[in-house]
Amino acid sequence: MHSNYNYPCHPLDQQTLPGARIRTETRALIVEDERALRLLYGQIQESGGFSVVLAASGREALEVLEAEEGGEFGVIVSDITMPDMDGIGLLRSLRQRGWDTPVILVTGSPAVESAVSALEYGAMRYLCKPVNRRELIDLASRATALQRLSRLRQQAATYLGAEAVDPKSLGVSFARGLDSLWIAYQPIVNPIRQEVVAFEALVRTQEPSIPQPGVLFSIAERLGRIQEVGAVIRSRVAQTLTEHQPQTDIFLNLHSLDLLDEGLYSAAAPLSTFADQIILEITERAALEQVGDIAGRISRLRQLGFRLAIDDLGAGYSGLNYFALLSPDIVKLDISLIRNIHQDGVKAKIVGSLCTLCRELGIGVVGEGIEVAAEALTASQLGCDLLQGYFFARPDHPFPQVIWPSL
Ligand code: G
Ligand code: MN
Repeated sequence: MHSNYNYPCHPLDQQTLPGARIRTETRALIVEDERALRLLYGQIQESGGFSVVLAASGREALEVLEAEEGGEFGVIVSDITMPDMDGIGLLRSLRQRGWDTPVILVTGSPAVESAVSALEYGAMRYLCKPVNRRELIDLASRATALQRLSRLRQQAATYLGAEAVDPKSLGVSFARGLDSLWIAYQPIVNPIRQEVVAFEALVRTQEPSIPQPGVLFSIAERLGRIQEVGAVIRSRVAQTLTEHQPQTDIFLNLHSLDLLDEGLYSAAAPLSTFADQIILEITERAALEQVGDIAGRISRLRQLGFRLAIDDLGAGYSGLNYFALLSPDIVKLDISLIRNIHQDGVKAKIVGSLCTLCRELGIGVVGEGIEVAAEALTASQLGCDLLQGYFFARPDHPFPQVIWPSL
């Protein structure tokens, strides 16, 4: 019986995107311990237009894949019952490594248990022997087309600057990101006294699939693991403060979900020891309404000795109640308000008024994202007490120095 599927090996992958490396050949990995069957499946080579690699056990298949770091196979067809790593074991090992190649499992003795495991680890299909050759070819072609589609989607997303991580390997990217996480520090300066008064701690990772910290946070959000990231960042900062004992303040960004983490409020937490040196930044972009009892939480943080800053002021939509709720010690003006401030009269007026208002309220003002001397000069003249940006120093390993420019 022929299946209804008719997915020819489409030349999808000839539509290459800039920078993309795509093979045009379609490869199938056949994993089967019985020689006769291996040869039968091998026939998809001729009639299905595949280039076939054979393996006699799950272990052997894994060796082939490992040698190629996951390999570029369009499909894996694997027997379930085999000595030396069965089909389910192979499937599990693939997924644990973050490899998402479509897998068709074949079995002579179907059982609920193996069918459930197949589902759990995302097998594409569970076939019973004897296998219809035509059906296998159709399925394998369909798997391959889907695999290419998924790769192209990824390449398109990467090209467009969107998230570069395949959803199926989010967990792997996240784990690697967390493992290779490090904290960069960027000076915050008093430009008039030419003093570094603080550093902002900024998270970085060495994981190639996480090119910017924003990607780490969006993966963590999807995996429900934001608070884990926050806890790691805080303990790293505490470790650096213990080792280097800087005499400056430290600005630290909080995610709004960090406010729900009880660990943040514990006097025994590593960072709490340094509370009076730390200014917690809460971005104006965050929707604090989702966080219950925000006033109570802010007061607990103050009791521990932390100060608070509103970050990215000017970039969000928050109203005055944000000020009332947080009663910040410091506000940080968003980069968009600073950019070209020396050439933009409206921005200059807004920033000037903000600085005057903040001064009356006893709130310090940091101008963020200063890139050129003219921005530094204008922001300072308008009343920004403190400045931060590439013009003074880029974020780097603890602790970057400022070579003082003349304004
Ligand atoms: O949202 P928040 O203000 O915490 O973001 C700080 C980010 O801005 C960091 O990732 C930092 O690397 C970046 N940054 C710091 N200084 C400058 C600058 O002068 N120009 C630009 N474009 N980015 C900056
Ligand atoms: Mn910040």
